[in-house]
Amino acid sequence: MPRPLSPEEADHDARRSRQWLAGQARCVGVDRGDLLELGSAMAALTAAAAEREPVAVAPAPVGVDPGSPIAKPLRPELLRPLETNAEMHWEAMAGQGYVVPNDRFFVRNHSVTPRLDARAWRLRLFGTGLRDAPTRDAPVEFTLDDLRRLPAAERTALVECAGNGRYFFASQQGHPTPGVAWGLGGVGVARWRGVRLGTVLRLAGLTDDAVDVMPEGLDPDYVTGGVNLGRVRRPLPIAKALDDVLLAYEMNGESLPADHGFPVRVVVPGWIGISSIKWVGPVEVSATPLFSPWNTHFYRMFGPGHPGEGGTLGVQSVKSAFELAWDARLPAGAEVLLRGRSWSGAGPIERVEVDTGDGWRAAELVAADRGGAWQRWTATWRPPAPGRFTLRARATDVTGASQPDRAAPNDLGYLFDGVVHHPVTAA
Ligand SMILES: Nc1nc2c(c(=O)[nH]1)N[C@H]1C(S)=C(S)[C@@H](COP(=O)(O)O)O[C@H]1N2
Ligand SMILES: [Mo]
Repeated sequence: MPRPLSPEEADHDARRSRQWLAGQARCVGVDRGDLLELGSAMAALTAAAAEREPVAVAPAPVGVDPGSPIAKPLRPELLRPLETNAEMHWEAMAGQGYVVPNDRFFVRNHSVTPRLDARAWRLRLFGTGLRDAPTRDAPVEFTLDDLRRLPAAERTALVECAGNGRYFFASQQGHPTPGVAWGLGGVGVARWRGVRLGTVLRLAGLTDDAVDVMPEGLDPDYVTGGVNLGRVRRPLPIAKALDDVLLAYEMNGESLPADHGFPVRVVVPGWIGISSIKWVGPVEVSATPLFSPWNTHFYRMFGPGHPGEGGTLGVQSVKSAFELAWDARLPAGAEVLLRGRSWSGAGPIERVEVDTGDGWRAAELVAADRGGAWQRWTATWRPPAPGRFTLRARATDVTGASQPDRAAPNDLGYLFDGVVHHPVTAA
């Protein structure tokens, strides 16, 4: 299923940042002074290159290790804990199908996974972009059963954290940045089922004046650098909200797991992971532009070569991963079938090359995946002798975007796209 090649995210972001700087918009719950203060705190942390983020405290979810911010078991062969998050081990995808099974799908939590009661849960729409401008305290409500009664829509979509690959800025380029040190496992593809956000917006009384839609999570407030930034939230332009965005209640044929947003999450195909708000509750629909720290302060490109207020962070970059353990052991002298996957936010993957030590050559693409959210590929290799080797893979998408040897740095370590050096040992 080809995705539209649209610069919509970058456009929206650029327009909103101009309006934000011009003071033409509200940043609900946080004022600009707080964010500027947070800015200096963040700059200090960047210099230290080691961020320790205070975690908002929430009551321990029922039946879950109270010390764990994640509800599902973190089986060590599937997932690696990273602060309040967990990244997928790529070897856990070896021999798997197109989608990532729920037990190994990465988790990105700003605080902790909340345990919500589906019967008490409501989707609450409010704001000046709806008929009669319902307020936050008297919103238009939908129960989970209401949503399930609406026409269902299904979509296979990739969700990736904008910080995926951040670790390699430090390990390969000697330029550490604050933030979660993701390897390549902050990405996954799942089959999401739910109702189109557009269907619900129209039922709630969407008007022609609406410009932005901002879903808000029901997890605890995000507190960082001594500032409470409130609930995790990020605005979407109305055009995207009406296009292919889902309110998902199922993931790979199961009801949405707690860690992935039970009972309902937003899925925004093609956009960075933060747009896909989990545990969605309130949804503001506004006739004026909306802002949050997640589109003014975080998820922007800062540093040399970027504007002072931060450059636009558009679609995800091109990446490739081998379905192999880090430092995997392979049989010396025997032919092995290397497997991997490549993906890009700008469009489907067109070409993949691998280098096992003697130059770049074409990998074989899995035909069934052409045009999809990610592309599986294979390449054969006979490790010539016992010893250490470096495997590399690089992909090119339909727009011609490819993976450079070195990713362009930015202060918060987003959008790593460099070729990753994957070490293996032949024995
Ligand atoms: N409410 C809420 N939604 C959220 C987040 C969060 O912490 N709280 N994290 C976001 C980020 S940064 C990412 S990358 C994706 C990750 O989705 P996953 O945990 O299902 O893999 O969820 C997004 N939605
Ligand atoms: Mo993310």
